[in-house]
Amino acid sequence: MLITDLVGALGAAHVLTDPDVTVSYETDWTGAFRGRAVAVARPATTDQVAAVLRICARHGVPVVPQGGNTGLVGGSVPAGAAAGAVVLSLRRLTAIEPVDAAAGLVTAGAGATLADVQAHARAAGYGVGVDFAARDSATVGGIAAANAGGERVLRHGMTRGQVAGLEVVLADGSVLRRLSGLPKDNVGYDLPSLFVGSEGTLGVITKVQLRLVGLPAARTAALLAVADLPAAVGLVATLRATVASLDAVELVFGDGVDLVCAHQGRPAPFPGRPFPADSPYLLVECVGPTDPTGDLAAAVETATGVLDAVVATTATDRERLWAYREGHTAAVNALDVPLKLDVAVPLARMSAFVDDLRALVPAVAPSARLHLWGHLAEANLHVNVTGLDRADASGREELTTAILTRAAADGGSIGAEHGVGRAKMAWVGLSRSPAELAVLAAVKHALDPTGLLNPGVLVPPGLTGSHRQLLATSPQAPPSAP
Ligand code: 2HG
Ligand code: ZN
Repeated sequence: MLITDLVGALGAAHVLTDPDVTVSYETDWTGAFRGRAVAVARPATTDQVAAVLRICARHGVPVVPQGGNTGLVGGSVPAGAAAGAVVLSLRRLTAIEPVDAAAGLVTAGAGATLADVQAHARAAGYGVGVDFAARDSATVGGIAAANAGGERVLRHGMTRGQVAGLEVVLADGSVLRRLSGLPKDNVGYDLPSLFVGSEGTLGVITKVQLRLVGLPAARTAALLAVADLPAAVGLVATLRATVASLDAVELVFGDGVDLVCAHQGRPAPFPGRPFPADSPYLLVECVGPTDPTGDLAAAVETATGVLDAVVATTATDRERLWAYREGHTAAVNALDVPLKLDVAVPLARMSAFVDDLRALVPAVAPSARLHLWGHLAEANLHVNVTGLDRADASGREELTTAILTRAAADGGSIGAEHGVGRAKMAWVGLSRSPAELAVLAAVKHALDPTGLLNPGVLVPPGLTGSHRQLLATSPQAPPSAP
């Protein structure tokens, strides 16, 4: 029996079947995605992960890998096509190896949280080039599997750019290890890169080797109230061109900041100066070996459209400014379970896109409340909608289709930094061509021929077989949205 075999491999304490205990593994952070697992397996070593995968393969039971369960697209819970799967929690793989100071690398177990790896690196004089609000719960395995973005992409790129190597267990239980740590190791396909962003569909990441970044001596943040979105985009261009120490340019709006203030009981950032609900605010951070405040102030003073500014140089003041930005997800989730979309639209079209969204959302869903924020330097906008009827799945799909189709029409991406998961799978054809999807599905088929790894995530159903067969059978039309 499956459960008996899992207990034999992991011990009874690490195979969970009690619904009161498994429920937190079966429900995603937002509460939007939930399903039932046949069991939750909690291995502590790579060998145990391999054993779980071999057992599941033998029993023909799907596997949903899970890290911190903070992914926001439903990719780490056994919902939909993965109902009845084994949830494979990586959270016990927490070992972090000593920092290789000469190479600037660290290797961590998939279940180590980002915050723990950041603290470990900091103690050795290094930083991690990936950072975002869920750092205390998100695990490095999940971050690599999702190719997470975050707040430091401007300087360091997405997670893919930080991953130097991986250890991955494949669907048949075999282990693929590329942890040489050599920046020049150019022998064939870059296999670790293949698994970064694969969302648990090609293998289970058990170790992540990260490239570390320098720790800047000085840091300055500023929250800027800006006249309108075109001015905010213009400011991004000015900052990029003139402030070499630029590290982050984040976008929030007046109504979002008000919501965060109400949720956290914070005072408004510009007391006595209320700006309209749709006023953009930019949170800009600069880092450098010497105090970057002067550079930032000089650029802001000459820029047009900056209405007010709060500058923070101490850690406490910077954290206070970042709270206005990082508090958005929790504040929105406190209203109700939101519809969450995460798009990128070329910066030149961002302003018109936002104008259109503000008209389109109430037209499609009159009860809806729209919440926008994002990473402006990377043209990445988080589109959250509350006030929708939870029981009305087709209404949510209609709204999703309208928003994602609009983003795609501008040459945008339907999955900017959160990936596809279950949430966006029906719409991948808006951002990827039939030729790309055929290659994606052929890779999936080659590594997971029986389709047991995270079914219903990323790879549209029905796309199986070789690349040639796929292209022959699904000529030009991308899979359609529901
Ligand atoms: C952020 O940047 C995160 O705040 C979460 O990517 C976005 O909750 C969201 O939609
Ligand atoms: Zn984000």
